[in-house]
Amino acid sequence: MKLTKFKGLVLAGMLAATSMSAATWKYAFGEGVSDPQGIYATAFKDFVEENSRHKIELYKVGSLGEEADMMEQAKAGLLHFIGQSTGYMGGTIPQMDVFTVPYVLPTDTKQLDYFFKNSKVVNEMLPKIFNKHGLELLAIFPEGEMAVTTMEEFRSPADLKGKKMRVMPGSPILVETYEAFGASPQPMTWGDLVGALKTGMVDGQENPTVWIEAYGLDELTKVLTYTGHGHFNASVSANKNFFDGLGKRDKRLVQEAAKHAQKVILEEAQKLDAIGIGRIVKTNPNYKINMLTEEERAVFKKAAQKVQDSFASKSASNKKIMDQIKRDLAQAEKNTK
Ligand code: 6CS
Repeated sequence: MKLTKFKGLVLAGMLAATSMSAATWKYAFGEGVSDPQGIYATAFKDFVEENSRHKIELYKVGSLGEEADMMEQAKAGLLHFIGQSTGYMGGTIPQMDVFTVPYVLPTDTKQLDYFFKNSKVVNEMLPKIFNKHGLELLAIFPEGEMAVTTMEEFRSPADLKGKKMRVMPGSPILVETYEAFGASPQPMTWGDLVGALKTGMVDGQENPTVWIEAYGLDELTKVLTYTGHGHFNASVSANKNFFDGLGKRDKRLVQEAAKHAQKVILEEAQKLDAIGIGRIVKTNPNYKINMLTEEERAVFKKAAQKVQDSFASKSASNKKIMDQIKRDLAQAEKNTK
């Protein structure tokens, strides 16, 4: 046998052994263990640990710094996996802001389920964009319809005039959205929000009901309003160098674990809104819950058009993503009737 061929075989054997030997992978996410991102992360971890000798260490929100720190760590390869709300990502990966543009995503969970499973944007376009940022996209999933909680009722952008509304930091589109809705957007991290609501630094915020209930945001505000303008989503990705360096078997393990966890969370997502609002009604019966009418929503939708146009005008890539997401969503609507 020629020496080079022998060396090649030894190297291949070493790589296979590396990929088969037990490793410990670090996975940080932007929520608690019992929240949607924690449910996904736990399902992912269980799958990996049941089907290999690898271990996954989970780091919940706050344990490794703020969301921006986690993203830096994931890009630098200090973290192997990161789960993050899409609303935090627009500053780093501008195309991810497509999920925060108002009145693009439907409120119907069946349509969303179909969309996340079959969307070309999610499954073909964004993975390539993530690669350019040193990340391997594994999943995007919904956590519930955005509900707006405020100190006072509102029915129109005029009612929101001057109201300081907290938005997740890092997303230009979230700022533009609340400006278009007449308010004064205040980007701040989750860690600062509760204090800001308590001290009156902000007059309101938006989040899915499951989160509002879990963290008592209904106790800190007076009204919850369904405007129908958005859906809260989260993403999961791996550090690309780490992923690319995995052996074939481990790559498949990671992809299968992601598929399994996505199935778990999509089933859960169908129930999350009902769970969230059900608990709020039960534990806080005097809390006011408003659903804007179609006429009232029409005014917000009109204001939102400017934000949609702004997103699409930021780059040719944004425009392609916006055009395709509309096609993906039309398909989802047609196929879930
Ligand atoms: O409002 C936020 O910042 C947080 N909301 C949710 C639903 N998940 C994590 C995120 O940090």
